[in-house]
Amino acid sequence: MLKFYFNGSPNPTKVGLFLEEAGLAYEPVAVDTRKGDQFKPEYLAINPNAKVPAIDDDGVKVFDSNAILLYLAEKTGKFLPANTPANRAELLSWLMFVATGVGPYSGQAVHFKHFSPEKIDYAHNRYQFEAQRHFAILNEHLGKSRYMVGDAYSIVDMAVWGWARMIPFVLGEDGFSKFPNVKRLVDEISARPAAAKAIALKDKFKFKAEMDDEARRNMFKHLAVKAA
Ligand SMILES: N[C@@H](CCC(=O)N[C@@H](CS)C(=O)NCC(=O)O)C(=O)O
Repeated sequence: MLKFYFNGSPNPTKVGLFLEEAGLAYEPVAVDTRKGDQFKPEYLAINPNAKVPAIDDDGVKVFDSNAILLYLAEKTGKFLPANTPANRAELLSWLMFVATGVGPYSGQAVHFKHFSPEKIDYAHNRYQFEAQRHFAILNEHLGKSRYMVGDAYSIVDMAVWGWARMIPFVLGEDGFSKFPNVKRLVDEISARPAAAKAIALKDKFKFKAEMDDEARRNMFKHLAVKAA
């Protein structure tokens, strides 16, 4: 059976959404990144990047959330727009935009807003600016299109939902106010039963809640290294 390596953070949750939407049978495997599970040799054999999510689909190992979405969509034929060159181009463009822009900039925005041991105004401002710039591009696009690729709910919407539902944490409580079209998509997806199941999955396991020295040692390895 497909094994889904996850925790409750944005990138795994979008994969959980796909698994629930597609009705695929899967075994969830908790990876407690605050305790350092991601560095266990057996997990590194599945994801050498030591991050979640990853899947092991009867021996086929896939890591990186957007790669997993594309793999599962292509394998099942589900949640892909009609197979035309134009749709394929849009799907890949937006999926990579989320993978290389929305996700990393939101992640760094969260780091410098909530977790950096020093408050560095320059870094905070840069990542808030870039996260907002990316959400503004999504917002503009979703002002013209019901879903990310035309009229079909697809893996790109799932990829967007993963981080966009966290906008109040990434940008602040009023973060959605500038992005009403993104909020429309988030609200629509969050109301789906599959989304509720994907979000609730973490509650079936006991993950370390404290962001203490152990968690910082495991998640912010740079604290102990002079890299430059
Ligand atoms: N590009 C990767 C990023 C994965 C990633 O950064 N995952 C975070 C959770 S959202 C993680 O594993 N954090 C734990 C850590 O950094 O140690 C993806 O999209 O899957």
